[in-house]
Amino acid sequence: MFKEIAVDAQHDLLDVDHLLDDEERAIRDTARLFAQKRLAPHVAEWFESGTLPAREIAREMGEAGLLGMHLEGYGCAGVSSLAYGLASAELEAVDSGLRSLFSVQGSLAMYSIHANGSEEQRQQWLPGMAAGTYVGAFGLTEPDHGSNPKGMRTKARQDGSDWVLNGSKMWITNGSIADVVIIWAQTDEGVRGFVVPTDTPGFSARDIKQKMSMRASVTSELALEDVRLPHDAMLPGARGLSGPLGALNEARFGILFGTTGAARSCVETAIEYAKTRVQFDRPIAAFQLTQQKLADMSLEHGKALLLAVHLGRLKEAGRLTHAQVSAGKLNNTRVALDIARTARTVLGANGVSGEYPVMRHANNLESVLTYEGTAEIHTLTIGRALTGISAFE
Ligand code: TGC
Ligand code: FAD
Repeated sequence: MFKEIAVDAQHDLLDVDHLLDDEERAIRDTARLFAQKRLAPHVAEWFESGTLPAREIAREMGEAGLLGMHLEGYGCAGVSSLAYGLASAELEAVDSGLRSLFSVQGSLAMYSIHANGSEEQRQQWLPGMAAGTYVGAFGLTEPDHGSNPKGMRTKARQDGSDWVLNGSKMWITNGSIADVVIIWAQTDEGVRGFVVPTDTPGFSARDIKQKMSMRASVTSELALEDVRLPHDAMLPGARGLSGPLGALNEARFGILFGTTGAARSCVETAIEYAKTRVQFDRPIAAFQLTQQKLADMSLEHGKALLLAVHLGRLKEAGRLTHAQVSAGKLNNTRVALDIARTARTVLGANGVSGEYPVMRHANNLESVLTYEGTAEIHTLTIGRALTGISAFE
């Protein structure tokens, strides 16, 4: 039997809840109910088997109003950035892979079409993506270009009025189950984005196996061989790297909230376990060394959540900078990973068991530390903002 947290439990040492308004709490609670009732009971099995009924879950996320929830119109809920962040945390409290499904759909694929697509592209794709009947993916990373997408080799060339795409993409979440992928490619006028239906001849996807992390998530390698698209497949509003990086900014914002969910799940699990596990005739929670771990984890989780709420308020005020998003993603992912590792020690040998969520969170958070910009890239982005000197050039 898998040990899951009660739906109404939420660890909140610093009473960050007090900083939220009623609507934000209501959206968070709806997302929590969905995550805990629909996803939590199955996630350990999905992780262990390395399979996820992703299309079914996408449809249910759509019905719950979660997909593209921070976007306006086209069937999207249009909630605040902060409410979107809180929902992200609830999904990641279950598993980072499930939050990835939600992030890639809403903040990478849908956002790209919403922000940079033509009206026809928006009408064609967004309502179905919001409903979860269409699944989206985002193809930026390539086998030889991860942190430095500027060097990407995937090419789009014009042939009459058509575009013809050739290249490959690597580590693409939702890749093999997607109906549509936003593919970023070099053109004569720099990097441009293309809306690629996955049934286009020449497009193929193969899942990446042997993942030790994000096992409850589909991750694929994409091949594009003479993929022919009509001229209006290009996203008209995205020119250069600011197109994909703008979408990444949205998704990174979701992650800086999401990781607080994984951290919370680990803190709650460690506290519950420490109160009931008896050694030397006392619950291990009675030992000062255990209490220190619980206090440190709880405090770090609270500080990460405060940072997330603060950045959410800055975003709503239109003041949030890229460097601040980097600071939040860097800090909160690092904190969540530290918490997961400490929580694992509190659980002793049970800490490595899939019956408890902590090792699963720790393994997932290793991916979160790397994707959407590695810890090093975000450190250097902050360094660039502080000094005015780019370490990338
Ligand atoms: P740089 O010269 O700095 O910028 C090029 C253009 O982009 C603009 N820009 C940004 N826009 C929005 N948000 C940001 N954070 C931005 N950073 C830069 C910039 O203003 C400029 O615009 P313009 O109009 O002047 O052209 O570019 P650079 O080549 O020096 O690169 C900077 C660097 C290294 C920070 C960037 O390449 C980077 O972030 N690399 C990391 C790549 C990355 O994060 N890949 C993620 C792939 S997707 C993914 O991992 C999904 S995981 C699944 C899930 O989400 O759950
Ligand atoms: P590299 O760029 O090769 O980096 C290797 C190491 O070198 C890292 O530690 C890095 O920080 C360091 N490094 C690189 N450059 C510098 C520098 N200038 N200074 C200091 N250190 C540096 N991508 C997508 O496009 N779409 C997706 O949906 C997607 N989903 C993913 C899902 C999972 C589970 C994973 C693991 C990855 C996913 N990615 C996706 C890819 C992810 O964005 C990349 O892995 C990430 O950007 C890093 O690229 P890389 O793995 O090639 O590492």
